[in-house]
Amino acid sequence: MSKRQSNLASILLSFLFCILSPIHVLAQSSTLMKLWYVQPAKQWVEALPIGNGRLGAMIFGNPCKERIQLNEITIWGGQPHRNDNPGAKEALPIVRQFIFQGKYKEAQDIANQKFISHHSHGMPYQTAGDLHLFFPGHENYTNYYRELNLETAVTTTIYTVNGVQYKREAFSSFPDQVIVFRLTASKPGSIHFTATLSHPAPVRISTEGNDQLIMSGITGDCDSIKGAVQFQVHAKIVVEGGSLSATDTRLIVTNADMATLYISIASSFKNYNDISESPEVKANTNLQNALKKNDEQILRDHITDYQRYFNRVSIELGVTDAVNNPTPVRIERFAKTDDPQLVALCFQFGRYLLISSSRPGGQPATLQGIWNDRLYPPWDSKYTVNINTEMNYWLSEPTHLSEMNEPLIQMIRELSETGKQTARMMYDAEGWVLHHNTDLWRITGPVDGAFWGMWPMGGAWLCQHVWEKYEFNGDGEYLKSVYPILKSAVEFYLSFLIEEPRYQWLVVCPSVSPENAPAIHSEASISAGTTMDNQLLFDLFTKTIKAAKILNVDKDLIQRIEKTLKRLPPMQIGQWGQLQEWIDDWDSPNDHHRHVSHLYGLFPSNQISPYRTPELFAAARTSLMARGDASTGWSMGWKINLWARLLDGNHAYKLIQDQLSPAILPNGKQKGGTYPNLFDSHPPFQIDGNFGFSSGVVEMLVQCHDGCIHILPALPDAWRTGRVSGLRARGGFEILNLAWENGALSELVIKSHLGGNCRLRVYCPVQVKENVVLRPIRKEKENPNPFYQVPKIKKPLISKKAKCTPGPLRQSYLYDLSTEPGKTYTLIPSKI
Ligand code: FUC
Repeated sequence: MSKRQSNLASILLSFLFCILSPIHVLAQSSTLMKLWYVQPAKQWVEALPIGNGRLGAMIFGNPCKERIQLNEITIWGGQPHRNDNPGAKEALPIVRQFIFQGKYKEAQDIANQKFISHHSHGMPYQTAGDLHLFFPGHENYTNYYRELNLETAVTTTIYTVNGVQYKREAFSSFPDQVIVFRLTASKPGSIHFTATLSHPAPVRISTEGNDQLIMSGITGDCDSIKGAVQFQVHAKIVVEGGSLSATDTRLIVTNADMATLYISIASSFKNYNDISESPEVKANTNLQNALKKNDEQILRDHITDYQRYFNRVSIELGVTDAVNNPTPVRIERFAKTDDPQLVALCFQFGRYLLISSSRPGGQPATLQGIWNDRLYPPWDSKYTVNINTEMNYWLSEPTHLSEMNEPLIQMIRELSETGKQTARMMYDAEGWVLHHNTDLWRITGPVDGAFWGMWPMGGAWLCQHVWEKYEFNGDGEYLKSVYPILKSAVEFYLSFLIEEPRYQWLVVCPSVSPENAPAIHSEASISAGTTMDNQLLFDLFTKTIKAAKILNVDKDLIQRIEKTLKRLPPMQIGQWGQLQEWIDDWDSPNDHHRHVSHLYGLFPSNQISPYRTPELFAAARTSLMARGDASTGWSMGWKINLWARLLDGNHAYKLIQDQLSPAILPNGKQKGGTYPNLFDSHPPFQIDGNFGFSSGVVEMLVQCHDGCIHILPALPDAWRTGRVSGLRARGGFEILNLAWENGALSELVIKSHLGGNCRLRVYCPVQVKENVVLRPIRKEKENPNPFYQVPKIKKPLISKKAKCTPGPLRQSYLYDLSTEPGKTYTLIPSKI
């Protein structure tokens, strides 16, 4: 089909659409995987995000004044720099002494002076500005509709003015590295508009010929660091019919049949240490390459590329009449209506956002993915690694988007280099260390203030992702390439740990239980040997030992780690039966802090299990009950995962209801919840909640951390019948189909990519269709599959006052299936 023919076809379709209105027919008939609206976006959190991992845009869909807010992932304030406070080395023994004497405030005061950076608290991720399109006479429009189609990653806006139907489509192409914005109309010659660029900081805007806008700028200063990243935005218009003209800063399109804008953005960023790239050459090269193709071809290649990832997983949780409402109405009504499809949509929206904000070769998703309209966004929209960055990637492996965590792994690789200087300079220690924040420049020193920043555990947590990628994919070459990162992180802690004088345990000191302080000294969070630190070290140590054994290296190191492991503090159950957050029994049942760091051992880690550690399982439940449900967006996202791990599907679903409640209240105030464009609200917008949500839905349907693949571990009553396909489990298993009816498993199809024993936990007896042996396992015992080895946890210390009664567990059935690589196995409930 030629461009003109396809244009005519789309006009015909649009005409049919006009006749067939009401609008919801379009929304429902084609696909359920859409966010749709009957009004333009008034505010940023109503606009629709598109992205290719590097280039992002928010599309407002306003008929008379279109706003396309732009981003490019390497446009950050500042320039390459370090932020280590050299005073730490000398102050370390004093701070430790104060902490061990219980003088927490004094210790924290010194840490503020001698440990926290006075130079840089990390640089901000900055907007690339806006493209504005002005359409004279389009103030009075009818039949308005806009959508984001998650199946194609294209936004569409449709409306009518004076009997002419106008259509705008936008997408961000990964193969062609441009954003495309296409305008068509039902009547030839009806497209007239003016285009210009703007930016909140001083920039230079010019035109080139009569069809191209160019904006050049330099990023902003922050703390004591001068902004030095140069960037350019190139926007080129191609028209069919009509004419194009230009002023100094504007392009004018008159009487066109169709117009397409190609937006290319680039910066001088080469890597965290080098900003010598030419933004002009890069932006221009990408633009010229894209222009060699026609826009239909770019669109087709975009959809093929995107669907390669998106189509790997599909989900059905049931469809009700609620889907006939625009997206914001569904959010408003979610708690009171039966709308399981909204959960399916949000689950897939999380996958959409990850594919659109984190691509191999690029940067990891920030606190806002790649979507930010400010120069100085909340928390700089950087990488907060005491929960947020990790949460961004929880969904990547189980929802079959392993490629998308490559930017995270690459960032960890780089941090393992920059963090060596911090370890040496601040602590005179081996290995690498990272505190609670980092940015494009891979800073690793502590920031913000000791209350928040005095946490040398960022590396330990990120290393779990390095290992997890191996656990899901089983790629030995990959493990070999990342092993030095794990080893060097271990080396840091082996030289940094210190003996706690009362118990003689080896502890991290100074540290914090992220951002929380016990009620008894609420002004100081600084501490030693917090529960989360111990859990993180347990994981880092045991996983590094496993990696070294698989690679058959470092026998001496393994021995050293094993010795140290024995001396880590055990988990402790405190006086009200809770899992202790700190080394002392300081927890208050009235503490509703958003961080639930000590529950890291329950999720994402697998140290706490209903089958292996029933007392700790009960204690974790007591702690989570006390912490409460409603909180910031990401906290609720974490709690969905936690309640799923507690095998309580209805409580997990309650958190889903809390998270899918409107973030903007009728009085204009904001709370944790969901914005009209489905962005998660801390408040403000923070993308971790979206990603945590998708991960939570997986944890409700399939878990694979506790020695087996656990099928439907936390199915809520609200999802009676459903189906999911394409999820991945550790050890290279792929769940090709998991279907359930009336709350019970009806079919399970598993593909084995690596072979090995597949142990299943199900809630009804099953049989396998293929001619293979399915062995029932009568007693909980070790799974011979190395990817399913479970951690051996130290016995917890339990307070005499604690009542710790693990509840009864629902009866489950365990089976072993010996699988071959490449083969598929179908299980159904057995007839007996
Ligand atoms: C952590 C959280 C905050 C926020 C910030 C970006 O510091 O405690 O709630 O999410 O990261």
